[in-house]
Amino acid sequence: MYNVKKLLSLILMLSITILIVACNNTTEMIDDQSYDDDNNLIVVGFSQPGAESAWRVALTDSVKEAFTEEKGYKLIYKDGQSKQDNQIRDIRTFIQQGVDYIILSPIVETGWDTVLEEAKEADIPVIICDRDVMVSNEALYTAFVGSNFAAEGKKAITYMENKYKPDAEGNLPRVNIVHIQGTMGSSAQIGRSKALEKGLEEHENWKVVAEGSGDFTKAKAKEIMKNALQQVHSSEIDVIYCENDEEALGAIAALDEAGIPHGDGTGITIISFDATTSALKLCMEGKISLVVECNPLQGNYLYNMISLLEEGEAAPKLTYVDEGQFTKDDLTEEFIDERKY
Ligand code: GZL
Repeated sequence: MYNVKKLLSLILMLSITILIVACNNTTEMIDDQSYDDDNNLIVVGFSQPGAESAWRVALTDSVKEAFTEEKGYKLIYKDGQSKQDNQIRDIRTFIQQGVDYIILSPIVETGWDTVLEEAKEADIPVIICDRDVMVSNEALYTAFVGSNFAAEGKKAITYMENKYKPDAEGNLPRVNIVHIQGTMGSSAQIGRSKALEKGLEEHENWKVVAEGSGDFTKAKAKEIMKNALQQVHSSEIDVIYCENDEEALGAIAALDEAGIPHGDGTGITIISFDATTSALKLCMEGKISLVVECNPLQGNYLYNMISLLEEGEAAPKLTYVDEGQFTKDDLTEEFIDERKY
């Protein structure tokens, strides 16, 4: 009797196992079938590092608006949850699914060679967008579409040089800077930080009095600013150099909580990057002095790039998106309301 019961339980466990395995395969088959249904659509895998900012969401929306089924595309969007490992996993998934193109917005510049080699072996063109990659062989990706972060940083430094000129007697003004960096190792952070580093080398009166990475988020930037105010009295701060708008919002939240005036007519000048609506409104109010644009509307640039490739044309290796800069005098409510992000 005991053996029969044991045999029955063994058969039951075995059948459950077979059922689970079958379900998994079915899941993958459903995925494959869904792509089979799309065999007349061009399938594009889009790997985003995360959704850390309004800017990042604007880039995602821009790409989704460009690659629609009406225009002959199926877009598969993956959010890397701010981890490079997740993005690498997502790219491998795209390769397994046999997408036609991969668009990658890399969270950091390095660590992509292996997975880009896998995409190349699978004969899947990869287009880098937004931030850049640092690879051993630039043939590992087809093209880059994104920002010139060095130029963005230069705009901010030029603004500071014009604002903090020597006086009539040649005396140099004090320029004490709180530097809130973006995601360390991202090309946005590297470009914007390098510009400030160059400014510090060229101006003996410029000094960083506090520094830390806000990881492009409001919450972390607020903590960096609160820590800075522990280290340095606000009367000793002249500039807060925020490497994106979310960080500027975080710094402002910390200043407001501490009751510290900032912006026009005070001793504290805030500089930011991105030019999202919230930052432009603060700039118009004089709270942020300069906003350097970082243009997330890259969907059409990418669409045109892939259209060229679809027609068998060579795509330009490097395309910088158009970007400007704003101070209070450039802004009106109508102008801000008309912007797409
Ligand atoms: C820059 C982009 C940056 C933005 C931030 O191209 O990668 O990442 O400046 C975003 O807002 O988080």
